[in-house]
Amino acid sequence: MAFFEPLSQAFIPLKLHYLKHEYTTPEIASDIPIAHQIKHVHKPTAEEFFRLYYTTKTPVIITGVMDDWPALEKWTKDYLVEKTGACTHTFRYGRENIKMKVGDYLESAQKYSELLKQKKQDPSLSIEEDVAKLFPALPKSTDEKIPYMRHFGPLQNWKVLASDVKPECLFPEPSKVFLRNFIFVGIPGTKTNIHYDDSDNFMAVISGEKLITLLPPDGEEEMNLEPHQKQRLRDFEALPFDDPADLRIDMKDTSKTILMHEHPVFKSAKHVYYSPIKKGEIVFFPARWYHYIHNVDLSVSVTVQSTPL
Ligand SMILES: O=C(O)CCC(=O)C(=O)O
Repeated sequence: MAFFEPLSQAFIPLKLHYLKHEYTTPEIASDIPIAHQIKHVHKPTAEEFFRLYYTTKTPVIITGVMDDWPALEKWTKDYLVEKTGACTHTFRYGRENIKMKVGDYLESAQKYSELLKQKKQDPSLSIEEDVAKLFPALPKSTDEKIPYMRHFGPLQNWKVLASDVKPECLFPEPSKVFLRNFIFVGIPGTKTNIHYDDSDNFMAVISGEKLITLLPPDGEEEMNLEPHQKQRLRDFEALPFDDPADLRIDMKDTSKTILMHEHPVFKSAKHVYYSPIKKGEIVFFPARWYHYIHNVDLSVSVTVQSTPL
């Protein structure tokens, strides 16, 4: 089991009976109404994926194709610290930056997750002081409370890690696309605000779990946004949303009652789709699809940006 994988994950029974191209939902996501689910497909060939999803610009969660990616076993916290720990990463917050050694971030992320687990067991525990010692203060301009390591890479520059991931396996003719792969290490509670990209994207989860919410390119009309917020989205700006305290980010946490399609911003949206993405799963979402991503627990993922050559 990878270092980053929370113990609870080990006990989620594996769902082994996916059928090719049938729309199936892992039990864990069963509270998501069918109309808001993302399709799953198990082990498509590159030709199948390309014909059925990539060229038709259809988001899909792909299971089974990462099974032979060495990263799933190799990328423990200690391994990543050994290979990348000495380098400095720039954490971007709008126009402001903070710099941190990757090794310090990974160690602090691990400790922070442990503290959160203890706090869950004993809600009276005060962890604020310990947390303050783990991370540098973030710029005042951000609504983020703790740093989130985004876009480490591109991995193509990190030969020692690059061969541990194999996104080319999804392309019948890999030489016809330009791929850029980046590592994200997300601490529970961190998120990437809603935005879209001009590249087709894949998010491959190496360890932990993330929740992705998607809206199609014309989904802006369906979101409950002020006109100036719509303009910000058109300008490629990510919009920070206030998530209600009882929003269910972790589908297992049934004490939280508001599901993502009931979020104040999405509650009138017909075309809002969401799903947990777990270790070994890849979600494909085409260019210009809006995406909003929450880290459910300590997660390591690789975002692959693909543009046709
Ligand atoms: O994993 C994340 O938080 C966001 C990844 C992503 O899709 C992006 O950077 O556009």
